[in-house]
Amino acid sequence: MDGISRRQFITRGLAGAAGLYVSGCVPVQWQAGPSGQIPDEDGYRLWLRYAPPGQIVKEYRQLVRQACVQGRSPTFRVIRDELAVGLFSILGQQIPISEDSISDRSIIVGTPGSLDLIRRSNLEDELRAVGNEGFLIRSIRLADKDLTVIAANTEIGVLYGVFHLLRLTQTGQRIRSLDIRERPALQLRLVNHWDNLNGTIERGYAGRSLWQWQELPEVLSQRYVDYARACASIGINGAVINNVNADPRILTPTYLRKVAALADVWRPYGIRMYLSANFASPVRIGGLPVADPLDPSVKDWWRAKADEIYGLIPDFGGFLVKADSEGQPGPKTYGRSHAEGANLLADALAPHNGIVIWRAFVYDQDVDPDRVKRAYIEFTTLDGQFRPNVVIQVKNGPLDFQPREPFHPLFGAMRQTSVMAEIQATQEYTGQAKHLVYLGTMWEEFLRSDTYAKGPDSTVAKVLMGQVHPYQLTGMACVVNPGTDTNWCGHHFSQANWYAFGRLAWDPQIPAERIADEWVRMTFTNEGQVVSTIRQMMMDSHQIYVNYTMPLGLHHLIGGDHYAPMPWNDRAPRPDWTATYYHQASEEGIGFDRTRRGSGAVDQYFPPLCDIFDDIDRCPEEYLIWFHRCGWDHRMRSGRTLWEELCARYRLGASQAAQLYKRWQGLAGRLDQRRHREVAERLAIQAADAAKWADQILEYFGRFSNRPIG
Ligand code: GCW
Repeated sequence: MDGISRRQFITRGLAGAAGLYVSGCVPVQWQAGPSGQIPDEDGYRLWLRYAPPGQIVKEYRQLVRQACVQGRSPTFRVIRDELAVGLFSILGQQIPISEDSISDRSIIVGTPGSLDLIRRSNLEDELRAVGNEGFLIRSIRLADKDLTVIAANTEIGVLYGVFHLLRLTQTGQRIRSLDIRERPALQLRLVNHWDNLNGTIERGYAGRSLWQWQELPEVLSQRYVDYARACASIGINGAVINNVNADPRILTPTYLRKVAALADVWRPYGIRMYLSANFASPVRIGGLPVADPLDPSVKDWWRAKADEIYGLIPDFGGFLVKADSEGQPGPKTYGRSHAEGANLLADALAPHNGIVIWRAFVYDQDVDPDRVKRAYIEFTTLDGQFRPNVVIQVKNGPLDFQPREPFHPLFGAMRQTSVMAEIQATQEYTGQAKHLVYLGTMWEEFLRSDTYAKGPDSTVAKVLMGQVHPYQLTGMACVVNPGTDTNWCGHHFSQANWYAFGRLAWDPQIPAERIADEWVRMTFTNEGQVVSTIRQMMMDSHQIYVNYTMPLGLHHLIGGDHYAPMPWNDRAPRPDWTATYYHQASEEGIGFDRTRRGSGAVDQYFPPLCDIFDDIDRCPEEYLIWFHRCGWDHRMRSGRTLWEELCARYRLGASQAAQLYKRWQGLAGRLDQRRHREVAERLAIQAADAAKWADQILEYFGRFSNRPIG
């Protein structure tokens, strides 16, 4: 870590354009060395390497001779830095950035307020349509000059536009006659860090927490800037920096000062600060006897705390709360509802325009015997009781980030309360930082799922965008994976999940394949055949993982650290933390009966989905054992019995994992050696572990099925 003092930081980090200093994208030598070897990379630059994309660079050089960025605010300084470094690196030549002169073949960057030309260029009507964070990129001819205009209503919109143009050039796309209009589909595009104050990360697989609490607020690591650049480059506009299992000390003055220093670094990048709040904070750090949401002294405490926070961080986003879940305190202690708990905080934040993000990840046993039903029951009964500045954050599936789950039935079910989605890039249950599992496809499947909340085509994406029910707040959050590892995410390919989240939060309808394509081009190479090989590996990877771990709707076949197979796991502090609770394998068959004859979870979905899921003949086979308890000889669509199908899927998954390794080996020499080797090492682990998954699961279930293992 490059620790520098606050003063140095301000001179080096923010105003470093003159010296082209933006750590992580200091221009590098892209050409192969004399031996023809591609220079090694360590992955630190993520998708912001700004490598020349090939022949098309010649065309770029013709089109881009200069850039004009007016405005001296911190965000404009960031814009200037990023453009200078990005263009220099991609084009291989210095591009002068002026503040006033507009010459032929310039990139013109600004807002109507910052640049006269933008005021005069008749873009104002169109600008109105892109809102506060959107932008236009337009190739125009004006006064005999060919110009590329990046215009937005706000500086942050301009920054997003600049990153967009840099993405186009990094991925080798034409920029000759651009007519782009973008605006984010969701308001809240937030990363959630499950980072603890002692530097560890819950479910983190890439080193320790990025936040150096012991050095803050005096010392500001350059890594905070590079983190913000990465987030802003994909449109992320907020970060919850501490674990939802929240240490109450984060709200003490000492920590708030540290948090404020981080918020100052991120402000120019449009990243707002949010904190996870412990519901018992008034007791734990405030010295009050209770944290009862209806108690006047508790209300006063939160109000004063909000005032204190906003005194330090004027654009503070709000609180994320995990309450009454997995031992976390909450309003239930005082016989109050989730709505009463959330509203307490919402009222304290409202005068400052802050919001409360209240998690729906609750599963109290007294609500229902089937864990996956509980959140729906608790929250639908409270619909309409939450303040407008509360949004409920719901995991993509009703259990817990399993390799494959049906979408959570709360999507579409809350009519009067804003709902946002929570997805997880950290791969807690999907191979952690050891397996190559691109989650873009899984999230695409989730976002395209039809809830039928208001008839067909009420997809989850539309619910999130507020198009099914008119939500005050829209958004998506992702439990993200960066830590202090040099390459941020442990596995080079885990970076793709952070990237894919940002792109999907910007536009939940971008195809996962396009996102993978962009990412490969920016992260590895623009060489066509290599791109298509890697992209296809990514596109296949999630289904491969499902095949060798939990196919056909199996779930939670793990224990311990959620990595290895543990289908025999039948002892845990609570039954719904075991594996046997879910698979219920016996000599008769396997699966959790969630039909109307069983737990009835199917009826939490709108028709016709509830009927489809309920009907063993119509239920999609990928969810079969999720919803149905099936005999081992149940006939599958393939003509095989369920047992034969399970054997086939596990074997297929294991061989596909071995193939992933081989496919990657075929790229030797066409990527830098270092990253190629590091990925290969992990693919070897993945192949070995996939074989173990298949063997151990089939051996274990074979004890019940009493049929030969195929
Ligand atoms: O999946 C579980 C994780 C916990 C996590 C919890 C949650 C932060 O195993 O580590 O706690 O979900 O989402 O609250």
